[in-house]
Amino acid sequence: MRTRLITSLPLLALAVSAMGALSAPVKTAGGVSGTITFTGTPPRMRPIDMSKEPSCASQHPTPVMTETVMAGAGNTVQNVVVYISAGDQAGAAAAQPVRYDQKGCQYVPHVLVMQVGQPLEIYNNDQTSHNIHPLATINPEWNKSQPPGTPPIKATYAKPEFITVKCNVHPWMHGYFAVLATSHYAISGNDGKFSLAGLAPGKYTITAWHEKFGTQSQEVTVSASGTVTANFVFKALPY
Ligand SMILES: [Cu+2]
Repeated sequence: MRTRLITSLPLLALAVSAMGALSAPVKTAGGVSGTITFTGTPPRMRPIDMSKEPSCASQHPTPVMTETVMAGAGNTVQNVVVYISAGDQAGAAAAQPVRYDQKGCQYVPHVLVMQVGQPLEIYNNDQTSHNIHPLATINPEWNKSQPPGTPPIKATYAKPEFITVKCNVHPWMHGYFAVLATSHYAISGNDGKFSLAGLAPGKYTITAWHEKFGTQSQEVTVSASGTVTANFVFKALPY
């Protein structure tokens, strides 16, 4: 175990630096970029027991871990939705559907971002039935069964909302829909980095949402070119 850890470290460093290069700010347009970190001790992620669903358990050679807080090196945190919450110009919703997969009795991605009115398509890739149940409180709440091999479930949400998603068959399945009024959003990678590009000059409120750490906002002023830095530091409470 120790040997594996040591030999995988250089690879990890390479992967992290490559991700950083990919998310480098675009020089020709205004934008906001930053890093999401936390202070304190994060909750420990736990292995999920899928033995009640052998068709899913057999897809995972090693136990799947819960994804509530996916911390990276240097207390960075993944799956933070960063978006413009005030100051954005109104625009039409993207026509391109967003895709949510049920695969190996997990939701992929764990957090799915979509715009208000954007088509959502939910796929069952498994050999078992799921019953997806997004626990909306602002938008209408529904749940739908989806046996193996059936077409995708199609839906849209009319109002902005962060919606917890669960499966009524498999209690460990857990995810989120982030329904946003803006087309300017990003989701942090494991290096905690995000980048919002192509912003017109002006003042904006940038909000960062995390399923466990909550929400933070800050004001930024974007110039005609160049990227403003906006870092967010969450506090992990004792669990
Ligand atoms: Cu399920």
